[in-house]
Amino acid sequence: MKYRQLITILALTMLAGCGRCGEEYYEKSLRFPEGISAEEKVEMAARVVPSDKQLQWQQMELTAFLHFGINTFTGNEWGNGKDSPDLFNPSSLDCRQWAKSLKEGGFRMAILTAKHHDGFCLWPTATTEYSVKKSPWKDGKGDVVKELSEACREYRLKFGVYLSPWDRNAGCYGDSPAYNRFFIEQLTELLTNYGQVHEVWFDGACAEGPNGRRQVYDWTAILETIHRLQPEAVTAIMGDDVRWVGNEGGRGRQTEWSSTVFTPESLERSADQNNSLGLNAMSRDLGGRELIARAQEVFWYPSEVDVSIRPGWFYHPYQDSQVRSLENLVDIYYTSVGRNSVLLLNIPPDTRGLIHEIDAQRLKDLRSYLDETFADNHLSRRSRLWKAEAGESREFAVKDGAVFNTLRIREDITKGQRVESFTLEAFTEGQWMKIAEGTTIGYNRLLKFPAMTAEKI
Ligand code: FUL
Repeated sequence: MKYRQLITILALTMLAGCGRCGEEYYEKSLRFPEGISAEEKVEMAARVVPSDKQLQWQQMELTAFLHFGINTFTGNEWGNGKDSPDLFNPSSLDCRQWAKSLKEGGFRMAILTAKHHDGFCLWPTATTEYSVKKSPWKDGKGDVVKELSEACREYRLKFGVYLSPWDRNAGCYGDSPAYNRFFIEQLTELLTNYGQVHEVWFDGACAEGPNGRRQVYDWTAILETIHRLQPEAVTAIMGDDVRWVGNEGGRGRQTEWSSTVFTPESLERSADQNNSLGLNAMSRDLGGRELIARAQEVFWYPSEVDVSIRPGWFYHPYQDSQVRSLENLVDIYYTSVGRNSVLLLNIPPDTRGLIHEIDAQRLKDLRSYLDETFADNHLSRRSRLWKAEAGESREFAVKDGAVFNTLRIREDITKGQRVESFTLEAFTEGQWMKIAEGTTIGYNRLLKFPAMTAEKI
């Protein structure tokens, strides 16, 4: 582990009060009643809370993406759906090795590209011939989804699937009702035959099919299928439990609201509502007061940061020298998990069907680094819970001689997300000085500053 920088933390949890708030909470979403004031809307928005499965999802912090499929063998990032299944032939595929590496890295869930845009299915589906069934791997008798779901159970990891809505192989793509039926059948297989699934991931890609018509997805029926077959699974990106952060570079916003006025795009009213607020998934502010004043609805729709450990989403041998450094991964941890998001880090298995040694080692190094960083809380108070009211400040004693350069601060999100800004000051050599400030906190906020000592903060 080459990258070394002394980092220790002060960790604090706060429960932000909201003046005249009642006891009423709104799970997952809230539609404002007609005719209420902007101030009343803000107070209601402060009481939108996550569903149980959203809360459990947030607590995972580190989750992994596994991009693996026909592209692994062609060198492409997006296959055109015409590559021969003969190409899919990992020499020593071992999903237990994937699960073990992820576990050692401290990851809590693995999401597999069961099908990417090329349409090649990693399980022997009855819906198409374009799958592992037609490949030489295990004489067409293999099933990557099965192997990975079993390995995840063995290593106590949660398991998720990415089923690409865009399918460049399916003949019915573009014939909207037919493709929706086909897609739901694929989803049904994945959600019925492989035990518990904890996250279902859909990107928003949409195109024309061979008939020259643009596919119109039936999100209502698709999400209904998931709720029926896997009620514990969160639905991401084109789902309504987990929001795409808006970039693929590993960066959450400085101001990241889980309680947001951005309407999930799977809901029919999303285009109207988001357009009227001038919002898209990449907008800078998704939950500030001015927006709330103009909005009709608020959602608990927390951010997920998806980024790859390599330049590509799929494995390419020439990128073995471009695996992100430990330092870079630590930065990403701070700008994702440290900015009220869950990190979804992609680690693509190679042509052998293994997580490459370099990547596996990087994950271990990340784990050791984070373990060391967060091992000791240098705040000396036994209770580190602060029930704060707006404008209030509070002093916390720091352990004698402790050197620290990070503040970890959390809100109790079971009561919603409320904090809009905060300041950290340190008392050293007889005076107070400001050392950091932030806007939103949410589930988890990390602020880094030059290493220092202080009597109290
Ligand atoms: C995008 C896809 O187009 C990329 O290939 C990758 O799978 C990424 C995670 O999602 O929408």
